[in-house]
Amino acid sequence: LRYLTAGETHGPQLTAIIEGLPSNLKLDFEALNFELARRQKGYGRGRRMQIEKDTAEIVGGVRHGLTTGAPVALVVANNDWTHWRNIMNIEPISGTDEEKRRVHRPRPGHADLNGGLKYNLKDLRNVLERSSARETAIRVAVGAIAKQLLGHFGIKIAGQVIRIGEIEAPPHQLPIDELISKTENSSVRVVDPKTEKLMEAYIDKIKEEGDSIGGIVECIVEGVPVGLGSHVQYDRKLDGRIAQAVMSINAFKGVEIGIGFEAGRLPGSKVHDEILYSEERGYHRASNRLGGFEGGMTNGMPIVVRGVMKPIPTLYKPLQSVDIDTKEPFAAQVERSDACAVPAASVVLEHVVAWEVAKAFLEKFGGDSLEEIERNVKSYLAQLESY
Ligand code: EPS
Repeated sequence: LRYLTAGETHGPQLTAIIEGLPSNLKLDFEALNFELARRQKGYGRGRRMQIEKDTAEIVGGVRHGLTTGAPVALVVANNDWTHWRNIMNIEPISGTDEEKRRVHRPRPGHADLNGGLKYNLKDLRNVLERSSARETAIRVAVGAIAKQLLGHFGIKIAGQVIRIGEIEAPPHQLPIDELISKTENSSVRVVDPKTEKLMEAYIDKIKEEGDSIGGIVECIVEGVPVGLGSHVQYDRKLDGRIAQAVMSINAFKGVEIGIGFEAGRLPGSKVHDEILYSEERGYHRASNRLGGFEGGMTNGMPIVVRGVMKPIPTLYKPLQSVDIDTKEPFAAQVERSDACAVPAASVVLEHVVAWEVAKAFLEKFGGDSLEEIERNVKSYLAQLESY
């Protein structure tokens, strides 16, 4: 299972091709678009989200609602493109730098300067258009299909916001369905209404100060069988692959599995999860501090992944930078930005994790049709039961 994406934030569309999906998977188009709408929400988003109303169009690999086994091609259109038709024209255009909206002032914290130097581009727009977090829209569309595949096998995925700046959500032990419905009704994707209000007020304050704020998001995957991923090779360790995927989300600076960095502070007796056995549940763990992984393999406990997102570097408050034409310093001023995109990042996290789990799932149970995968899963579960 693999995919690639293409497209710029102010170009006509974002595109993805997914290769390796089995045939006969029934796709729920409404559920797919619901995921895209979830990513657009969240307290602290900027004006761009009022322009876009993301929906995914499937332009290959699906017929009469079912996958055919051929590559699935997806398109998410950018409504904002109508304002950028000339600036983003594929054909050469004449006009001043201003008319072309040429960018020669790199924004600190963005890909602008590194990308300009690396690709030898004197118009930094050619970097920022692709490095924009707009690309997460198509990654969510891709992950939504992975989520539907996993859902068919009873695997559920939830996301929640753990922290926005100085405000932390209190811990809870809610069942996954309740977690999904409570966070869905929250403007900042937390379960506790008091925390929601505190976070909203905090984001307001940050916005007023012309600043931006990051946070921590968490994803939980329940119903995963034992043995996805493998201990035998570095690039088959599923926790490692999830970590890479999380770090590839725009603005993410760290990732933890289970208690994560806490494991460096606690003695072994307080870190490891004791093994239990019962007729009803088979082998399981007394706790889940290791977040569903031992030896790079799933252990049957829920997967728990956290990621930290830095504040968006596009600030109303000026940051110091250097003009690439004049080499003179200037203070970067900005017109439009999201003060906080942490709730949206929680939705993105769910989808990139879903993708990695689905990929490992197909590696383990791979078949060309959904029915073949079902047979493989069934026979493996019987093996586990009789072990
Ligand atoms: C982004 C900048 C903003 C965000 C954008 C990500 O866009 P614009 O430059 O058009 O104001 O709104 O996010 C999205 C468009 C999206 O769909 O999430 C950036 O620089 O990363």
